[in-house]
Amino acid sequence: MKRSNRYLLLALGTALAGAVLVHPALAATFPKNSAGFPIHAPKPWEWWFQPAASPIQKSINWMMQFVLWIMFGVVLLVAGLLGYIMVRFNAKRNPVPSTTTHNTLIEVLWTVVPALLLVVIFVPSLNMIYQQSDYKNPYMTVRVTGHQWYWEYKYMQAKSVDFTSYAIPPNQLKPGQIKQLSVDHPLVVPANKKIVFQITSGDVLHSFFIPSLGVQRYAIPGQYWHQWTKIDAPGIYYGECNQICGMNHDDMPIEIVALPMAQFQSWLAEAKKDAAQGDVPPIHKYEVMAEAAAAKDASADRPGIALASAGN
Ligand SMILES: [Cu+2]
Repeated sequence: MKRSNRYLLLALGTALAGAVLVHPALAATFPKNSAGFPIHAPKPWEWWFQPAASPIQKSINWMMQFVLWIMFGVVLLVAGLLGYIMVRFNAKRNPVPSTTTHNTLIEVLWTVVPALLLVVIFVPSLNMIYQQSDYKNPYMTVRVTGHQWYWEYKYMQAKSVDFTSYAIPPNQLKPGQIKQLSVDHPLVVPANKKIVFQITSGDVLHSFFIPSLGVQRYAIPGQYWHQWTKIDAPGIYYGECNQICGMNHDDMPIEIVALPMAQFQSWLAEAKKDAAQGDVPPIHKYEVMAEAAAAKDASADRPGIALASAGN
């Protein structure tokens, strides 16, 4: 091999290894909110999926990389063959072209190998479809209704708890809140429990999309589409409507607060009381509760975060 070729290969290898090493999913650290919960928000210049926080998103991530490596092999083989043919069989080096029109062995190979590759991709794909549609026996069901331009969350096991969730206007953001992602009333759910979203729409097509949880379903008027998730750990998770739904489509982010079970239950009790009086649960009540608990722990130093300036 020529020396220049060796250097080229070395550079390519280093770039590839570097890309894998700085892979965001491998080095996932999250800023924490005042209650000490990690904030799973997107970051500027993020080029990979957000780190997975549910079994389905883990499967999606695995599947994506599995197919990516197969593609990598196919592209490498085809590019290599093309390069070889261009160099070895150009008009100068090969003035008398071959007149071969058939080669049974090669033809069988280039039919069978791609077919086998498709089978190798098909089997885990089918598995994933079954995994995603297994929404039996949830701990709880939340009816999610898309409206122009806000979300509505109704707790099917506590039907009085039914509130709307609007994006916070940019000029009213408080420290720690994220532009176009923070909302006035986040959806509050327990961590580590199977939750089914029953997704519908009150007007036009919307889509309920939370990338780190592997949740994405159309919200269609007159239909209920289901999707389940089980959030790995307490934290704040973000998504947005990702079906163009009109003028203020960008004003319907999704904020999900996953709480430890005990805290979720006390939140739900409060929310039921508020609902009985015709109120929605107070803004970020979960932080108030968690802050009270943290105040007892005087040694805890948990500064609030300012994601608006996030380069972190
Ligand atoms: Cu929408």
